[in-house]
Amino acid sequence: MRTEHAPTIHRADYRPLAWTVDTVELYFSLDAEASIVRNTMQCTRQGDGPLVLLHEGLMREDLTVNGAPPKAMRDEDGRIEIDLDGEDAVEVVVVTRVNPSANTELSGLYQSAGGLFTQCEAEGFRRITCFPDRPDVMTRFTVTLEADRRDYPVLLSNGNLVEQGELEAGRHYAKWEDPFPKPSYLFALVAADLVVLDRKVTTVSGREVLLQVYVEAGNLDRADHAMDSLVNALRWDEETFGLELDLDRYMIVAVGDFNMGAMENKGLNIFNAKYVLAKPETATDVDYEHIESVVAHEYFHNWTGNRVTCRDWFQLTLKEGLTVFRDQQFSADMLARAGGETARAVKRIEDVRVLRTAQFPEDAGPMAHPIRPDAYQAIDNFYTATVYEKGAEVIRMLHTILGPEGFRNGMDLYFSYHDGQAVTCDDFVEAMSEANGVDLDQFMRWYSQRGTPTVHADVAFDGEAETCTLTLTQSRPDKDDEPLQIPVAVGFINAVGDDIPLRLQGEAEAGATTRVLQLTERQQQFVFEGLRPGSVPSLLRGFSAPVVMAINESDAQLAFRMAHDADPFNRWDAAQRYMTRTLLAMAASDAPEVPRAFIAAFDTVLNNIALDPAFRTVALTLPSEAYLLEQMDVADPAALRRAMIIMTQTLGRALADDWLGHDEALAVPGEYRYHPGDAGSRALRNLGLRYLCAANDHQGVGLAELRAANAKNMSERFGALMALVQSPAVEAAQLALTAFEQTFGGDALVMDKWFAVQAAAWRWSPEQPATLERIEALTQHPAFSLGNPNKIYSLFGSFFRNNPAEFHRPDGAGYRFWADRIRELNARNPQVGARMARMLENWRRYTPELQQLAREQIEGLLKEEALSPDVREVLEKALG
Ligand code: 0A1
Ligand code: ZN
Repeated sequence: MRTEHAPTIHRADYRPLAWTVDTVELYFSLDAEASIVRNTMQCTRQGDGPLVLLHEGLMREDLTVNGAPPKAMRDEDGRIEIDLDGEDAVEVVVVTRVNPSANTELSGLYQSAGGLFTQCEAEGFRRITCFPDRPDVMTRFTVTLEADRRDYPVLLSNGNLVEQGELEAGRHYAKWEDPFPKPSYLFALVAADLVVLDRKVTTVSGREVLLQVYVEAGNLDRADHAMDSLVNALRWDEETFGLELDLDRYMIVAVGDFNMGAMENKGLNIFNAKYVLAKPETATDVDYEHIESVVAHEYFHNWTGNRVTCRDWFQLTLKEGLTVFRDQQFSADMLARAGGETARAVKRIEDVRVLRTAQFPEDAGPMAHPIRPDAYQAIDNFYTATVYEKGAEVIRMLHTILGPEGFRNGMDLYFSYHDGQAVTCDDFVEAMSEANGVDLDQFMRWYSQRGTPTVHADVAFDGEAETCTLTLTQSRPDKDDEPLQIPVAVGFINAVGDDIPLRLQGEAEAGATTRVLQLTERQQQFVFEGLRPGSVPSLLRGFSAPVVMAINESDAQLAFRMAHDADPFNRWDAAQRYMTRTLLAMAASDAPEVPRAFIAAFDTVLNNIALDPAFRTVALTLPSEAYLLEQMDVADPAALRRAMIIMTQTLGRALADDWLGHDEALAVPGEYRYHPGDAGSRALRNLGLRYLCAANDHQGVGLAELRAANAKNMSERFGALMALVQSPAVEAAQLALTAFEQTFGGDALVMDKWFAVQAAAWRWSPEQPATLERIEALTQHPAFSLGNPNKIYSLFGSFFRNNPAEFHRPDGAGYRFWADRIRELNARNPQVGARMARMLENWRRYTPELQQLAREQIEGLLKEEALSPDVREVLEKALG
């Protein structure tokens, strides 16, 4: 493990390398303990300076230049520099030995369930061989894999299979050639015992291509949805962006141990099994949805990331923000195709909920950074909600400003200029600007600002003139004097709840009911004509920019918009605002109670059967505690939890008959199918069970018990289990958990859910065991393993993130538990360790007592000698 203090790397220091690698031939003699890698590189000079090769934790057996040991070579801190004065082209051969079975970091070449897999983004290739392991070095790869046939019958790498055959002593080989030059982070290999689902499709230009999904034996019945998603993604990219699959063969491989979600290696995507495997008995509707979007995300990277890649890692959002935007649009289109426009709106709401829960706190904390950071210590720490999700919002604003056609023209120009290149975010925005003849210089500020901007809105009516002046004022948490370009979508609603056609001052007649205003100055006024006092503004419709919209609204106005706003996003947002306000007031009160008017507003939405069940579900789901804590002046998890418990119990009790009625009415008949309509009904029933069980309603608990035991699909079964575990019905919950464990004990992915639901459990009464004690016991469970990232995320991540009241315990036991886990993970898997370390980064937001306890643990950890750069960076920034 790297234990040295990592230097800070600055974006401004980027320099092209003096040497590049035109072709590389890799020969792998694979073995779980001792794999030998022979790497032959044809290098050419493109500037002054030495040839640079990067490496990490490698046993080097040989290194030659043109067949001889290099004459002048330095090797320090994982960087080899070879002076080659007078040479313009050389052949470099490096032979290394690696031990995949000892690779607990899961970066480079590692073992999982007896198979061998690679993960090279961002800097894993240097853990396999010495190489200028940077994304701006584009190379043509030829790869030969040699391994024992019995243990590793399947041998895969990027591109096309050009040769395969038998060797002596039970070994065999396969040779792969990737016709496209690529950066080393997109290299991949797989050697494992797998089965495959094949499908052939014809691309838009009439080429037949082979699509494959590789899984472990016994899982073939769970691969269809991933395959269908892949075909849909391929078609969508052809239709929407005119982008065609460029390879003859495209492979997806599922692996049980993986640090992240999935990886877009050229032609050989490697996936966390969680985002591939699904059948109705084991996967929920949400799992199906995630699989569809992750499969699409990796597929879309083939153009946005692989064909055009990043010049350096500071440009990460160039590929990630754009690709997240593309996968969001794809999923929205798929959902709308099956479930209509409401399904599209619900998807938008879910995406914004993720942004507010994960990205807003990040942007307000010690790790806050622009979507294009200026500096980092460990690049692995910058695969963040800001780079991905806020990055996608920035792309979405471009799409809003330029319109779908303008955006498409910009994409076409981007590819025509930069196909096959490693480029920057400026190159992308310049293509958008040039294709549309629009100046986007001010827009570029989004790439360098950090913190969530606020837009204050003030609305003034002039009754006589029938005008309304909307004053928008923006403020940035960083540089307040540099205003951003912020598209603000605006509507107004009349007294009976209808949208009003809008006429801006100077326009001859009223037009659309939603107008996108461009806020480019610190303060701007927009005058609407023909608007009567009392018209209700609906601002930032569709969440047209990643900002906080601040406006004074009464409870009555929020309830009105909850019932009438024609923009589904804002209708949901009105409910969120009303819930947030109510919960925060309850948390601050000595005798918290849910106001009657609030229950009435909630009731109106619940019983409006004209509204889609999926929409009612999101509208009636309380904001996450992480988001609510962020809204408190001093984050007090215990006070918030008390308010959450009273709120859920009250809504369960007061509306019990309604919930039960909807439960009956919305039962989905027939076989399970993944369909937004069915999923919406199931989701509303599950939400009903949550409220009913929270209130310990007899009938509700009975229904949940029945469903947890007998439901035919996991969506209903798990929804019921969650409702029981998240309730005061302690015994019923325990029985259901035990039964669930007996049925699914051997299924790793289903057990992840079983761990997660327990880690997130609230404490409803003193009789219930403290969640932390439960988690400690679960670490000893045979299905738990510290080496499997999914288990870490399910048990620990879910506890730290989703259970603030139990994690931030006043006795500090949660923090001690956290610190011990960071110690273990730091040694075993620093990437995952750093992600867990981040769960306490906002410690300064909490009460003084909690701050003191958190500080002790963070300082204690920083005294550890062997801290990885990943974990150290997070802790040092947290302490600030
Ligand atoms: N590029 C992948 C995510 C990814 C990033 C880093 C990894 O290892 C450190 C693995 C995967 C994506 O966006 O899907
Ligand atoms: Zn990605």
